[in-house]
Amino acid sequence: MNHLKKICTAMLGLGMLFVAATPATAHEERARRRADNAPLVIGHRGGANGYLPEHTLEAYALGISLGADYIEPDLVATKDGHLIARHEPNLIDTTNVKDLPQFANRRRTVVLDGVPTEGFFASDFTLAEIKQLRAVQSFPERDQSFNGRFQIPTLAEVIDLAKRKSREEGRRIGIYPETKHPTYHQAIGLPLEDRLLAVLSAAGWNQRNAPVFIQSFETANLRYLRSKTSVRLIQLVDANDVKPDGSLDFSKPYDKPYDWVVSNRDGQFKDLVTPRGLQEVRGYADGIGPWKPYLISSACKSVQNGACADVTGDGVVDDRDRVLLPPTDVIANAHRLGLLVHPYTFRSEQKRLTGSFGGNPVNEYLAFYEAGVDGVFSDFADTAVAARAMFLLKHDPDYAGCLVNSRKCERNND
Ligand SMILES: [Ca+2]
Ligand SMILES: [Ca+2]
Repeated sequence: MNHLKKICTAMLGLGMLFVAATPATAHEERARRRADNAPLVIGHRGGANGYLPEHTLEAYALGISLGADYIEPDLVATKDGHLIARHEPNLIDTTNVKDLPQFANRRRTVVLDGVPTEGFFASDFTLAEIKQLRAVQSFPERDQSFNGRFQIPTLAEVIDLAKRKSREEGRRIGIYPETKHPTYHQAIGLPLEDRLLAVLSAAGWNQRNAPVFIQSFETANLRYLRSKTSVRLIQLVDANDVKPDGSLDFSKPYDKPYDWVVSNRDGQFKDLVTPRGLQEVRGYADGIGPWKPYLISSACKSVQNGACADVTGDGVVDDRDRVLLPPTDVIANAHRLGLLVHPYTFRSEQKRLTGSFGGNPVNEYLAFYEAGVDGVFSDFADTAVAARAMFLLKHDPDYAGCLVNSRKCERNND
């Protein structure tokens, strides 16, 4: 795991001893600058949640040590108004809350963005109570052996970790917080936005050049944030599913931003990535975070009864039974307007890799890097980083020299 990074770090140590004797050549300097402009590796739910339970300091720290440039805390609010890192307000799938008798009476059903949802909700717990919970791996096919060991961190704790690791690693590590269900949090009297800005301000990270991106699937709260902060903002763009022909399905509730539902605005998520939609997004955000198939989709190799056929013959229908389609024009259209493009989510499991990638997740990263994305949300930061090094080696002969001659060849997010 992550041999390249270890080798680079070892070389960096050696290189520093001889730095006066072997100054960087112009080629190496140029290669290092290109590396700084290479696609960002954003540690999705920490960047190591392929290995450890998501949104824990341990998963963030591992994601950083695997090479993530940014770590992603998804944010929900506690009863006493603290922002904690969880993928959903409902804690049932990502913590051991259902096993703790002291909280048995907190189980209830909440209507979340129009969908009745049963479980245990962060807004019914104080931070002190949240600290009694322990995280669990939410993907059943991933390693469950770390369940029940790690605490739920606050946003402030995640920022402290990013700063400390930046010093230790000698590179600037950023955070990429997502405001989860902003309309819901407003409705329950715990709006996220000003709380988030207050924590960023306290950390000295509430300005344009801070290593911070704020993301949201809703639009109204991003507009509000734009009026209050110069921190970079990213509009997430979702959909429900990919149809057999590669076009996107917009079944509810993944049809549109929930603030559009509340304000009775017509349209679907896909309207945000048309040339006109991108113009609108440019009015309040710095980029888009689209689901991957908006950029490069896939179609069934063979269709049977309106769905993909099991062409691999393994008894299941999954992404291995699909073939990659050519890139859409979304990246080019976004770049024409100066918008960044950070697609999600890159995962290494075989069943999640389109047949065209031959079972190697590196090939998926390479396809998206080649298509021109500015960053990727990855559950396996080590693979994203290794693929990025291969991408640079392929396109930049000087990058090999940078790797071999002990220069720092990683991104530095200044
Ligand atoms: Ca997220
Ligand atoms: Ca199959």
